Amino acid sequence: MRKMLLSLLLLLASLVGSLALEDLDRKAFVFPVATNTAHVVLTPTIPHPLTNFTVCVRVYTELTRTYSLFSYASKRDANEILLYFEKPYQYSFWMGGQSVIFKVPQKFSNSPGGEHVCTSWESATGLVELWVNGQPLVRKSLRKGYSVSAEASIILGQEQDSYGGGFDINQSLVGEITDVYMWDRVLSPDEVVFAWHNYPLPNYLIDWKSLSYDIIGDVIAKPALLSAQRAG
Ligand SMILES: *[C@@H]1O[C@H](CO)[C@@H](O)[C@H](O)[C@H]1NC(C)=O
Ligand SMILES: *[C@@H]1O[C@H](CO)[C@@H](O)[C@H](O)[C@H]1NC(C)=O
Ligand SMILES: [Ca+2]
Repeated sequence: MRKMLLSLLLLLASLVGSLALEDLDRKAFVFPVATNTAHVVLTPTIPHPLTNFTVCVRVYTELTRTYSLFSYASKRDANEILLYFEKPYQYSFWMGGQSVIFKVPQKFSNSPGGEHVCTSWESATGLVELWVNGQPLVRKSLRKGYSVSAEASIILGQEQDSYGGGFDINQSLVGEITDVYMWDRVLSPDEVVFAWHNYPLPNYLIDWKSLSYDIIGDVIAKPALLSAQRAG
C-alpha cells in the first residue's frame, strides 16, 4: 500500500513537473559536451497553424562547425522550422524542408562567442528576416503561402532528422542558450532591438520567463554567463 502511494506521488510529481511553467530569466541551458543525446524539449501550446512568426535566441559558444539554434519538427517535415549555424558568418533558415542562406557581415558578429539571433517569416509574402545582435541582414523569400504545422516537436541543443529524434553529434550545441522566445507574428525592427535587450514584448508562443520544458541528458540550467547587458 505504501509502495503504491509512493509511486502515485512520484507520478503526480512528474506530471506537475512537466506541466509547470518556469521563469528562466537570467538563466541558461548549458550543454557542457558534444553528444547526440542531450537536449531540451520545449512544450508550448501552439494553438493553430502559423502563418507569421518570429523566433529569437541568445547563444554563447565557441563552435565553428554546424549546430542547431532552434529545431521545430512536424510530423510531415523534420525541418518544419530550423534556425541553423552553418559556419562563421553564415546561418541558414529552413521552413517546410526548404532553406535560404544568410550571410552575416563580420562587423555584426561576435561568433565564435555570444550572439543574439532573431528570425521571422510571413506566409503572405514568404519574406524571411534574420537579425544578428539587433542588426538586420538582407531579406530572403521562402515558402510563400505555406503554413507551419501546429503539431510540433521543438528541441534545443540538437537538430532533428525525424520527429523528436535523429540527432547528429556534429549538429549539437556545445555552450549555452538563453532568452528563447517565439511570437505568433513578425516583430517590427524596433521590437527586434527590444528583444535583443531582453525587454518584454506581447504575444508569446514561447516565453523564456514562463517556460514549459523537459531536460533530457546532460543539460544544466545555470545563471546565464551571456546576459543581454553583456551581449549588447
Ligand atoms: C500575418 O501577417 C499579415 C501581414 O502583416 C497580416 O495581414 C495577417 O493578418 C497576419 N495573419 C495572422 C494569422 O496573424
Ligand atoms: C562528426 O565529425 C567528425 C569530424 O569531421 C567525423 O569524423 C565523424 O564521423 C562525424 N560524426 C558523424 C556521426 O557524422
Ligand atoms: Ca541532421
